[in-house]
Amino acid sequence: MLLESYKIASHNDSLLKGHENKLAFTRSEIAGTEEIIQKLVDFQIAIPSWALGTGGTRFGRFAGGGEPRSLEEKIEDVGLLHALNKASGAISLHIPWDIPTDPKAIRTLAAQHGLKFDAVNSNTFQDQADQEYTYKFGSLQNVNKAIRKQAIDHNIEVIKHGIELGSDSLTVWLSDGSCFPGQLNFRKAYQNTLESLQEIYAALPDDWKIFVEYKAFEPNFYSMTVGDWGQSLSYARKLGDKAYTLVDLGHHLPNANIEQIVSLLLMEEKLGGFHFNDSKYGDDDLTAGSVKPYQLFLIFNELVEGMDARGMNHAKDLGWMIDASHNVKDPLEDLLQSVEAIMIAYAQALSVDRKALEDAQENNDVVRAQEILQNAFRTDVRAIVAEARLRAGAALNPVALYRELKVRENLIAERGLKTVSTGL
Ligand code: LRH
Ligand code: MN
Repeated sequence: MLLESYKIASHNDSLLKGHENKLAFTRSEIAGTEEIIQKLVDFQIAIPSWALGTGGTRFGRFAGGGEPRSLEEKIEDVGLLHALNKASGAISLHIPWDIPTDPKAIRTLAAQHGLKFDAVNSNTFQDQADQEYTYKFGSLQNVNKAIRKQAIDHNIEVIKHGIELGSDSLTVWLSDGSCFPGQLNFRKAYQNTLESLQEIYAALPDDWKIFVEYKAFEPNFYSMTVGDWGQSLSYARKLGDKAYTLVDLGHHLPNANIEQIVSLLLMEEKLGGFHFNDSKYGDDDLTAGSVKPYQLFLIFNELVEGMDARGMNHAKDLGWMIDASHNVKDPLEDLLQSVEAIMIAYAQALSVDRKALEDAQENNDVVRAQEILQNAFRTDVRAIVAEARLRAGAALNPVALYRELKVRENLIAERGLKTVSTGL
């Protein structure tokens, strides 16, 4: 569904007065508002192609209607999100859920919507109908060399799809592991996985990156062969300069200090990117910032501190991606909310008085340090996030405009109630 700019303009006109008042107040509260707004305009978050339909669990899936039936319709939906917030300028594909049959046409369609292709994702956690060997007991770790080769070949095929689309990175998430003590020789599983990743690494174009995504549990429930940041870092170091770790916020054991993990991986120059979402228990894939917004702020606080310490380009030097699954919300509204929450956390982190914080830390003034951080977290930055959208030609309130335009109703009218989108 194409969104005409005049509809955005009239929406913004109706909200402009209130917005300008809030922005004026926020300017009086935060130093360097102009620099922050420019950084927000440049900051783009990739949308997962597998999260444009209704997700489900083993207990059930309740379709919301109007879901994209093809890669083309997925690109249209991400294009609509990008038109509404001008902060979703990329789509991350998952192969084979989204095989681009005509890459040239797909690239053209994406470009028409102002979209690039972020990391491509391989899938050796499901068996495809035409597959010779099963991944029941793992893929790159598998005791059977032929099965490892099948998985390696798939990843190399995914790289080829990515090259045709102009992507420059591959995300490898392995469901490999074990469900019971004694089932797996950890040493051999690690070695098989490393050797397999080395064959995939060798197939990477010079300017590409490979992201090794770790996960503490599920679908294996005793061990995961890439189970935490340390194991992912271990593989990434052994693979080489093009290999990095990928932090999915939902892939940690309860109470893990993710912001400290992020700080360390940045220092190690092995942090590749993120899968943003939120969770209360496991890999719940909920809306970013919907359960632990302070944690999301603390993660961006470490990102700003660590990236500035290395002179990194905030917008370009890391992979910013969402990975979510929507069981009860409209997928597009949920994604708009996730992008908003990420932008708010980033803006709050940019508004931290770094000099004062460093001074407090150097003087062990714990109370002052906390006051400085919590002041930033408790400062309402929504007006400057909205101002960044306004300057980029997007909507002041994307979710409100999405509803005003009855987008879901139109998609259901166009696509039907029962359409199912490939993905989770
Ligand atoms: C695994 C994961 C991974 C994707 C999948 C869709 O939990 O986070 O990033 O491949 O979700
Ligand atoms: Mn993920």
